[in-house]
Amino acid sequence: MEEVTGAQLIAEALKTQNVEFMFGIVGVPIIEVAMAAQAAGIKYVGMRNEQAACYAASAVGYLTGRPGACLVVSGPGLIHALGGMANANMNCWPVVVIGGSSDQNQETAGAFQEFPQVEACRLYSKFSARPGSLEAIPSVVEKAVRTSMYGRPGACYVDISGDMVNAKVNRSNVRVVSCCPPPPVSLADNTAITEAISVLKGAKRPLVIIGKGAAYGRAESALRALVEVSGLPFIPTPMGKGVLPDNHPNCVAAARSRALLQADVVLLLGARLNWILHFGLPPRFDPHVKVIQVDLCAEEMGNNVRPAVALLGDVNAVVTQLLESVRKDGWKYPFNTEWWSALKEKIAANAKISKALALQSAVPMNYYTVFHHISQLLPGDCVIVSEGANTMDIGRTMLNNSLPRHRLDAGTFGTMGVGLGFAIAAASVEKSQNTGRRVVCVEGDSAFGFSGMEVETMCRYNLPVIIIVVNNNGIYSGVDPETWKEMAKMGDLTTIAPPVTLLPEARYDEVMTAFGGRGFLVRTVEELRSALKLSLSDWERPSLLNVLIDPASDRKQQEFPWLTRSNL
Ligand SMILES: Cc1ncc(C[n+]2csc(CCOP(=O)(O)OP(=O)(O)O)c2C)c(N)n1
Ligand SMILES: *[C@@H]1O[C@H](CO)[C@@H](O)[C@H](O)[C@H]1NC(C)=O
Ligand SMILES: *[C@@H]1O[C@H](CO)[C@@H](O)[C@H](O)[C@H]1NC(C)=O
Ligand SMILES: [Mg+2]
Repeated sequence: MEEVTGAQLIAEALKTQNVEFMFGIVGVPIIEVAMAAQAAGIKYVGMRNEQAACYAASAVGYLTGRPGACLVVSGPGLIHALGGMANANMNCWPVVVIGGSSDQNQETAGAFQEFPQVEACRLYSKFSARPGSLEAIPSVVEKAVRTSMYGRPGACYVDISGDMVNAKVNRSNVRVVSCCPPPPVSLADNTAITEAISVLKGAKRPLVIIGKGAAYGRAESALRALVEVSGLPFIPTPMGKGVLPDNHPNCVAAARSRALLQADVVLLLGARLNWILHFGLPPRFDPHVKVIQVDLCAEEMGNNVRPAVALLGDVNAVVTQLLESVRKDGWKYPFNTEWWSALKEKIAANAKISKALALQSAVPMNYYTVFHHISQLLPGDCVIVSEGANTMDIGRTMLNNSLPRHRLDAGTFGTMGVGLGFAIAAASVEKSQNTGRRVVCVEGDSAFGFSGMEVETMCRYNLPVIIIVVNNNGIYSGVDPETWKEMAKMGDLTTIAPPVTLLPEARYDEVMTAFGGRGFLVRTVEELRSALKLSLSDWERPSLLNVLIDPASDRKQQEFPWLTRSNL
């Protein structure tokens, strides 16, 4: 009779569920789980902080539609992963976290790293459980993987007590649980589709909003056909970028505020009316806007705005239904409307302002100049990871995406620190699928700091990620080295230094060279271009461009602040 350990059962169950990657940090009691995972054919990526490991595992879930696994030790290891679970849940990305916990016979006794882990994870996940026996492991792992993907995707947690890791059972006593299929596809009600078409046909100023749900749902082909057949203008949400290319003629992202404010009908595809879309309410939207809401989660319908039509179902399937109806109907929104003219006019005016800023070549550079030159050199098919405040917001408008699921950023939760984990995940997936696509990680200097040590992980696995730190010496803005020196002379910096400041001209590039990657200190346009070209030509190791910009550089004047607050 063949005996198997708990560690083997977990690893084999994950493998059976087609989990390709595991990110984690080992220690008591889960070293054996990581080794068993490798033996089972799972790729194990050792990270430097569980938060980044969990970010990476969830990004694999978003990119592939199948969750990555995150393996953590008991107590503090699991606590670090909670940030990643919360972020995944907010983004609706599938991830499965496996946490070791203390031995069952020491529970409540003050065991090493004892913590109520199953309970703790409940607020951060869709499903949190500990298998009641070794025999139950395959079915609990299957349930965790299935729950992470079915319905609205999210985080799931499986707890394994230390004593279960090395305990053994006879394999013949363990029920075989097969791989769970991709989620079943649901269609919207046909009468609702007819209603939606009639609302669209009545629109004077229609707008399609493409969310990351449409990206996750792989709606790109049907959606392109729908937009082209119907002639509708669209804007993407930040991670909806690339579902249709940013340079598609129907993309009106450069007139986003105008489009949101004046649209009379919005076709909302896999996007929520949360803070990113200003709740769908005035002052950013017309109070009478009719929303055709497409979502796979019934509970989402009517959040903040009661939809004129609710289309419940798989976004790709529903877009296909809409496409068929539009085709049958023969309707097309005309191009020679006042709405299209107004949008085009606004796009041209905004482009002029950005271009003027981009063409400045003074040293230190501003954000727009930096992004202008980066955008000219980046390959069109690269994965762009980005985080920061100004860095992320300005970068989003200046760096185009042409492919779906090729932009990863701070997301719904606005989490700083996700960038390097996401980049490691994207580079691992690209390497495994041999796509020849580059991963570029555009980071604010503050954002970079949260998970900065993951450059060692990139160097260790030879992942050719290009990190560009847009360094303004601080959070939103900073001070120049001279001012900093003056301030230091004036007294205790903890009472004087503005809370936004970070060390001026910090050498983030040397963090990369410390581990054998390429590092560049960049001050001018010429240095930026040459460093980026060199980095792009090197497929053997990661690079970091430390781009020193004007610490006072800012966003161009906005019509509305980025964050809608209540008027108290
Ligand atoms: C985990 C977390 N902590 C803190 C914040 C608050 N916060 C928002 S943006 C940001 C950093 C912005 O600075 P940087 O990354 O340097 O970008 P910049 O605006 O300077 O270009 C911080 C700390 C956050 N969003 N997430
Ligand atoms: C496995 O089965 C064999 C034979 O029935 C038995 O001797 C052994 O104790 C079992 N092992 C476990 C771990 O249950
Ligand atoms: C990005 O797309 C916009 C909108 O179509 C276009 O005007 C701009 O030239 C594109 N930028 C690059 C670098 O391709
Ligand atoms: Mg900064």
